[in-house]
Amino acid sequence: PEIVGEVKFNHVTFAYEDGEEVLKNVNFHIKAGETIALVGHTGAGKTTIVNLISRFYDTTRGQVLIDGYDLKDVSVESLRSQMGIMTQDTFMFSGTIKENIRYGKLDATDEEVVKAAQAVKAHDFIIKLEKGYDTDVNERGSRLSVGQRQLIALARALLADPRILILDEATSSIDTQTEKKVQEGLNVLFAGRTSFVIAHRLSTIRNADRIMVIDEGEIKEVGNHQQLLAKKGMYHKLYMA
Ligand code: DGT
Ligand code: MG
Repeated sequence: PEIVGEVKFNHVTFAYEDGEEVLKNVNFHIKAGETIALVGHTGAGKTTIVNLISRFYDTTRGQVLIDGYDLKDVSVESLRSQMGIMTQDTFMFSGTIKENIRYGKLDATDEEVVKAAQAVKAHDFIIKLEKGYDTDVNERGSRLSVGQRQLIALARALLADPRILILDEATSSIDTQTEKKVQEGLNVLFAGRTSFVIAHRLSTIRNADRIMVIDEGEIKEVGNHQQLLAKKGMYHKLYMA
């Protein structure tokens, strides 16, 4: 079925193999099109939550529902074809920049590739490279920065146009100028699709419709940046320390 992108966790509990429960009775309801930031300490359970949405794992107890359908009844292929998943490992493949972007939609024309790059503000730096879109991303000497690699990955994700986007944001620090560019690209990418971002950058978190603070497998706080700051709880401690 075509996915709209409403996501619901209904009393979700999860344990890897026979280990202890790493998610404990997680409940939330995300409307189609919302941008959700997941924040929390290392080991809190953020990646585990998105692993259940993408069906890399299935719940131990409780349900994950997409558009009201129990995810266990949706085929993994059908689900993944409408889902964009970006992790540190998937930021870059080998080949040229053009090939890297086109990977999002294999039959894309050159014009579509350039349009996607322009939309996420990657085009300007690409055309300044000696070989432009034909630059080999892994070639010594092409020296793409972390931020530039991320922009290329954003263009690829935009071209794929998924209904649900999952982004496990890189922790690596990038300079403020590039961060601004990446954030602008992310705003374009998130618009009109349900987006889950495991966010480390304050700029991403601030822009989210809702932030979920995860701790020891539970949702401890939910709200936008202003609301959570005003609460002076865990979020306040994490980001105002
Ligand atoms: P991060 O990425 O370091 O900020 O941490 P999170 O919040 O993404 O944590 P997550 O969901 O990867 O891990 C939650 C707990 O589950 C933590 O105690 C480690 C454990 N865990 C994660 N992946 C696996 C796995 O593949 N197998 C087993 N047995 N345990 C895992
Ligand atoms: Mg993680």
